Amino acid sequence: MTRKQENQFWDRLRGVTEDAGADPQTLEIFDEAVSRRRFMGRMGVGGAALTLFGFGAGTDAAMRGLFGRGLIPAAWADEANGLEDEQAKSAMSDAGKEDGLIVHNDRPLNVETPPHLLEDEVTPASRHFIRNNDLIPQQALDRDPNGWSLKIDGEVHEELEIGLDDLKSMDSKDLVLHIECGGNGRANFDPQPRGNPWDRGAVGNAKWTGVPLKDILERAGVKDSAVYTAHEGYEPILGDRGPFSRGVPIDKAMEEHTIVAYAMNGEDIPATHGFPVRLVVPGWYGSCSHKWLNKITLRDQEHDGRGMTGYSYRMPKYPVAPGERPPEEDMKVGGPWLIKSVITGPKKDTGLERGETVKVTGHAWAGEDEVAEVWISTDFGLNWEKADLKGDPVNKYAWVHFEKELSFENRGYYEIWARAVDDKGNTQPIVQPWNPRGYDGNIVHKIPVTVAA
Ligand SMILES: Nc1nc2c(c(=O)[nH]1)N[C@H]1C(S)=C(S)[C@@H](COP(=O)(O)O)O[C@H]1N2
Ligand SMILES: [Mo]
Repeated sequence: MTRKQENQFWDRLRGVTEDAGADPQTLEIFDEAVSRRRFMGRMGVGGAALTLFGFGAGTDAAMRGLFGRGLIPAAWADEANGLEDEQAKSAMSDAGKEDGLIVHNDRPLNVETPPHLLEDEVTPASRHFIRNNDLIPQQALDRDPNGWSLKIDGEVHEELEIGLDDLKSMDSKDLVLHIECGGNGRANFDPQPRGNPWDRGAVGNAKWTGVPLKDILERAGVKDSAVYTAHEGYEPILGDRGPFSRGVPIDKAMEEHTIVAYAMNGEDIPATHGFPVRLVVPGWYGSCSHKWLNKITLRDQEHDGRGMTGYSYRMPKYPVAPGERPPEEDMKVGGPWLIKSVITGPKKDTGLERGETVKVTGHAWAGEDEVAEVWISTDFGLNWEKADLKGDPVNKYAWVHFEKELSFENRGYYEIWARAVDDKGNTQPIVQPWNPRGYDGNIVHKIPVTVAA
């Protein structure tokens, strides 16, 4: 590991620690320990997790004290027997999570799917990424729906409270919808912004069953003054801060694919994905798809919950230089996703024979727009060939699947690149434009392969 990578590692760790709600004193101790470690020189993070801070034996206890609330960074957790947090462990088994997922952090639990495990057309719960800002409610882990209800208030004619049976008796829809974290792709930013270093796999395309939010809001009667939603859930908060709470403009809330979901792939929603009920707001940052949902307030102004103020899930109003932090008033709420694609096969670093046929497979999606084309390059973008799209998406906001057969005549190192184009002509960049927190990451996906002599 180079000095630069190591510095990035510490910056990321600090971001994750701060995101997990560490108090200022903990952060101060962290900063001191890191500067001391930087001063002591490099040891390489790989073999050094147990002596991370140069404290030697007993560091485990010291670290656990340091991260008072039990935050365990991934590099640490990996070396100290994998997932340690009991809640994270039970959440992973409750959702039937497969081996091979990438755990960034276990408290809060943040788990990414590597591209080759995104191969399914409809993502099973066992492979769907997890993004939690706080803890998972115990009631969800107990799969206990008793006492759950959804309240609707604010700019409505009549406040509503809907129980689970009532919700399930309303007309429902089955929709295949992608949910993608606003920070998916952050690992491809340089310099590396703070936060989870999602590479490609903070995205999933499950089948959700639920009631259009529109039908529920219309039951309450939407006042003309309603311009924005505010979402609340019932999870315990990490640290000393307000609840995580996003909202969306009223038009997006009333769009027919925005649903209040009570089933994922035909079964109860797993604890970590929002049991018993979550919002699914497809095509927008995943933060809008509120889990453990129990209240929606209609507001007469843009909502200002944690998760949409300051730099959090916000984008600069104009392009900024890499590393530049524009003033807060120059930031605006992020939301609709850009055009993207992922290559699910072959797996990176696959070895091929000369002349061997290899099938490139993957998916594309386009936020509010439609996927029009997917192009493949094997020579670093000099030439592009069209991939075959396997029909239209099953419904709007579902993935479009592509494939393309390739073979390589000559030996050597290649990268298979995929670049989707939407119906407005937007495409994916080759170089990742930068923003302070690493949102909207959508550079072309690049899979290295080698062809033997
Ligand atoms: N209540 C609540 N809802 C939440 C979150 C959260 O921390 N708390 N995280 C959001 C974010 S940032 C994302 S990307 C998606 C992730 O959904 P998943 O964990 O089911 O994949 O949930 C969203 N809903
Ligand atoms: Mo997210």
